[in-house]
Amino acid sequence: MKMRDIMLAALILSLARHEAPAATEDDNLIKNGGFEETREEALTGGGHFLQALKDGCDFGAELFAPVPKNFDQFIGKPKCFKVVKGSAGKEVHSGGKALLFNGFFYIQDTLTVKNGNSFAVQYYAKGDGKTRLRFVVRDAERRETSQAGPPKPVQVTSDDWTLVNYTLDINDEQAYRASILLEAEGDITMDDLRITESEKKPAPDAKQP
Ligand SMILES: [Ca+2]
Repeated sequence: MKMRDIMLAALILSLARHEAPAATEDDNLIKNGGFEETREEALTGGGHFLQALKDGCDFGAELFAPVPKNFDQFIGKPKCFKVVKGSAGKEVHSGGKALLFNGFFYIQDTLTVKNGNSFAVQYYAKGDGKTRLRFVVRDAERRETSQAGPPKPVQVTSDDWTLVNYTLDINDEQAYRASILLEAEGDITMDDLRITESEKKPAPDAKQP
């Protein structure tokens, strides 16, 4: 290859690199993090969904309630669980929907994890209460072996959208899959959940320069 060709190839590569966006939605390991896609749950006939709510949200005379398409199951009896619709930057952070809840639930998305992995967790929240996202880490036999996440829920005190973000580390030799548990104490509205894998950290026993 001639020097001129090499220079040209390098230039094309560098241009291609500059055109690529720094981060894309595709980095997000969660599919429906904006809660825009929903499915219907029946509110009549002793349906399990309404039974699962402790006090019950006010669904009015509705026969069905929308829930996020990737909603999996409640843990315990949540006080509220409701898809809210509204304007971006006001009732919802972006798009046309967000999730108002007070309690604990799993989403269907699960992640493949290994000991030493790090994940960046990010979402927007507002309301009056505390919120947290944890990984429930399981081994290859699906047994829970550990949990990863902040030791305490994050306080949200404002009706303005607050960015909650932190790094979540997997410190578990048995780690194989992680379930994602969302938590709210108080009525919290959540939107734009993103989980991305962070760059690998050096092993703890790596020699320092
Ligand atoms: Ca949204």
